[in-house]
Amino acid sequence: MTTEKKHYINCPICEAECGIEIITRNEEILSIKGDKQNGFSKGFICPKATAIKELYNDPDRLRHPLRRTPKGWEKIGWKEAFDEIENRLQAIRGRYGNDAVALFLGNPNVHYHGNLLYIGFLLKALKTKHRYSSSSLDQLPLMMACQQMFGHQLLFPVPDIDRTDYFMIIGGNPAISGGSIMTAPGVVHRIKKIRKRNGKVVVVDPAYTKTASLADTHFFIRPGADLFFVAAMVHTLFEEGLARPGRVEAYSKGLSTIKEAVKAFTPEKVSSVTGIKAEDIRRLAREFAGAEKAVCYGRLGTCVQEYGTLTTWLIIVFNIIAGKMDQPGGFMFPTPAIDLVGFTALAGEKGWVGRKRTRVSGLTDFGGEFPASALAEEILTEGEGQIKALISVAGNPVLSAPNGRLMDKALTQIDFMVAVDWYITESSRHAHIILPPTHFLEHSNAMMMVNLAGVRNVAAYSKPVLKKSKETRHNWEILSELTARSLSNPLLRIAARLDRPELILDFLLRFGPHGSGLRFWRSGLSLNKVRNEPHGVDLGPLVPRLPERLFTKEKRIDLAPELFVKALRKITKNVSESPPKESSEFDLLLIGRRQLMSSNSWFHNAPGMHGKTNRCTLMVNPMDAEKRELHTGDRVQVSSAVGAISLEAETTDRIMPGVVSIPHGWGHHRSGIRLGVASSHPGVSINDITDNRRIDLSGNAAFSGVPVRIEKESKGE
Ligand SMILES: Nc1nc2c(c(=O)[nH]1)N[C@H]1C(S)=C(S)[C@@H](COP(=O)(O)OP(=O)(O)OC[C@H]3O[C@@H](n4cnc5c(=O)[nH]c(N)nc54)[C@H](O)[C@@H]3O)O[C@H]1N2
Ligand SMILES: Nc1nc2c(c(=O)[nH]1)N[C@H]1C(S)=C(S)[C@@H](COP(=O)(O)OP(=O)(O)OC[C@H]3O[C@@H](n4cnc5c(=O)[nH]c(N)nc54)[C@H](O)[C@@H]3O)O[C@H]1N2
Ligand code: SF4
Ligand SMILES: [Mo]
Repeated sequence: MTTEKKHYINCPICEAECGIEIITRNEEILSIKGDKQNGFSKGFICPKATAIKELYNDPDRLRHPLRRTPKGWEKIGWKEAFDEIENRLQAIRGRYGNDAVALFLGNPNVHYHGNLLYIGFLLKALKTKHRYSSSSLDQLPLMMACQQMFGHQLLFPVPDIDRTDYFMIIGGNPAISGGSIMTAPGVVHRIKKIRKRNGKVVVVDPAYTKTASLADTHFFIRPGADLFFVAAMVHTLFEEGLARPGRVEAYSKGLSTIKEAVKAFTPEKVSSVTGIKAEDIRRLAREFAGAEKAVCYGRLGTCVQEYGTLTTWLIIVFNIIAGKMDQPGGFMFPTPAIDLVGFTALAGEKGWVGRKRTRVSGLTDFGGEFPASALAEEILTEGEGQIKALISVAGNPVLSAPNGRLMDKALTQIDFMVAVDWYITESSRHAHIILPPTHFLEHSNAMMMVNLAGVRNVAAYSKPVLKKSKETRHNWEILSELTARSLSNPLLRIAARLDRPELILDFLLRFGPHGSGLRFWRSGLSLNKVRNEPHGVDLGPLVPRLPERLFTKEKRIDLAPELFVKALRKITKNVSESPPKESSEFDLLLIGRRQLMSSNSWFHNAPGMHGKTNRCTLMVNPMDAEKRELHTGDRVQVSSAVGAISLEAETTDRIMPGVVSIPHGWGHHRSGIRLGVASSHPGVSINDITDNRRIDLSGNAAFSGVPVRIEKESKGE
């Protein structure tokens, strides 16, 4: 008999984690829709959700381990794969030490509870100082700012967009990205509602984005100049007597230091470097301070630039000083069902700055991780301490890290590489062994990391939608086996194999802020309780959490961490009214852009995600195009200090004059990958010309504002 089954899960592709309804019959997916009964996402989904079926059925998706041989990829069993990994890693660790093995963790790790719960064990077992992740390609500046100001690297303030009347977005495009460090499914509707209730939305971005089109006002800003812009707004608050932190002042310190530190940043002085008029900067600061409920939020664009950490810090300061912190409608802290902030604090993992340095460039770690920008050189540079082996879990650093060609070269030369991935990608093609996990429809899913950034407190858990076949393994089963194989103590090996993420989840839910604890008979969250609510458990709107939520020693917010103030002082010298000089060699600034139908590098193998037009284009303003006699469709060569790529131009006034943009995650032309659909829409990788030497104070990659030059290619070139 064939029966149709309805399943409800939270889509784990991006941070919105929308509720979706999947109908199956005999392990076949019939339909994927938005779950209208989900109180948080209310039926909203984006087109990527419907591509889940294509990815599930994708013939290129790996279902068994592979070994690379001179004759090509060979299918092997799990035991054989793990035996070989154990032998090779043991030999390398024995000969060169534990630090010869590096670990790279990619973005999808944060979307799966199994990975989040088990990766820590592998890190401990490997005992290597060489830990890298996509955090240093993304939100590391925010983590550093939160650690320095609030005492915990994961204590993120989140815009309370459902109640705000004034939303200023700097360097974020939630209408396309779904929202980041702001879990707000259906964010477009949420933004529209701000304007419907007579609120105001302001977007500051070198591109006129989809989000900008929803806003009341959009300002172009010169890439990388946000620090000057935000500092000038803070300056204005002080100058005009608008600095009124309110309740939060009682548990803050450093107000007078901040006032002093931003003194030189007058709106008049920063106007030329930012491209925003002084009167507009003053007006924005006044409007912001004057709105009863307002929040200023910076995202990827304010992180992936040379002053990422300082900008992120001053954005938080701006909110605090204007009295918008920890207030409904302002910048607030969630009370997550699974409190990773609290639990990691108990384990002493609140984050720290610079306990060790990389061998080649002397870059410091943050919270035990080195910048991903340093990984390639640590592999390539010979000598004591060289990385000889790499385990990459759910990452594609050849396309995602700056100077991807250098990363490509490094992975070609590495002695041994293991990739935990579904696909033979630009990165995993270099692995000696690929271990493919089950698809997320085949395992349970719990909302976990994204709860730290929810605009509402919610909890959700779902059982697997489809049965996995016996010979496949879940992410966490792979991680626990890798952990066991890295340990020498036989008892610890047995313990490592106890892969019961549900037990840990139940514990975390019970002993979290909404949990039932051991009172099995009382109300409060437990795994069972959450499991029985297929559309998610609503735990209410965000509530004020300060000062209790602070993790600093004195339970005070440090508005002026010494590290940041010192770094800002150095920049103060560069504040001048004269316009910035572009170099004569590289006269444009390159930025990136996200696209609705992509998810970093890993959605291009779904046929439904490709339209008729090429999406991997260089956006260039008509003024800059005209100077070079460029037209849409012409091929251009884009060169930076690192290299050159060639792609199609798209002239548009949606990009600021002097700026060009290329989406990331493309470049599927490399030989040896097995991504049939993606290879026929290859595009080029922006990261072939971004520079691994451009990093910010935290070690984060500065993808934005790379100086480039463009030249029209003659036909036939
Ligand atoms: N120039 C430029 N570069 C950027 C960015 C930018 O804006 N501009 N953005 C940066 C940002 S924000 C990020 S987060 C990084 C992302 O950097 P990465 O994490 O390195 O890249 P992804 O493309 O997300 O790669 C994810 C990989 O995980 C695999 N995968 C998917 N699901 C699973 C699973 O369940 N298990 C396992 N084991 N693997 C899985 C996919 O097949 C894919 O190969 O890129 C960064 N790079
Ligand atoms: N569809 C889709 N959704 C995604 C992803 C995806 O690849 N595709 N990736 C996911 C990931 S890993 C992340 S981290 C999030 C990111 O989420 P967002 O931060 O919302 O996404 P981006 O579109 O990268 O937004 C960055 C914006 O900053 C602007 N920008 C660039 N440089 C500067 C600058 O110097 N100053 C200012 N003010 N702005 C600048 C860009 O023009 C862009 O509009 O999206 C997630 N969601
Ligand atoms: S917005 Fe993100 S979470 Fe929602 S359906 Fe699209 S990919 Fe999934
Ligand atoms: Mo990201």
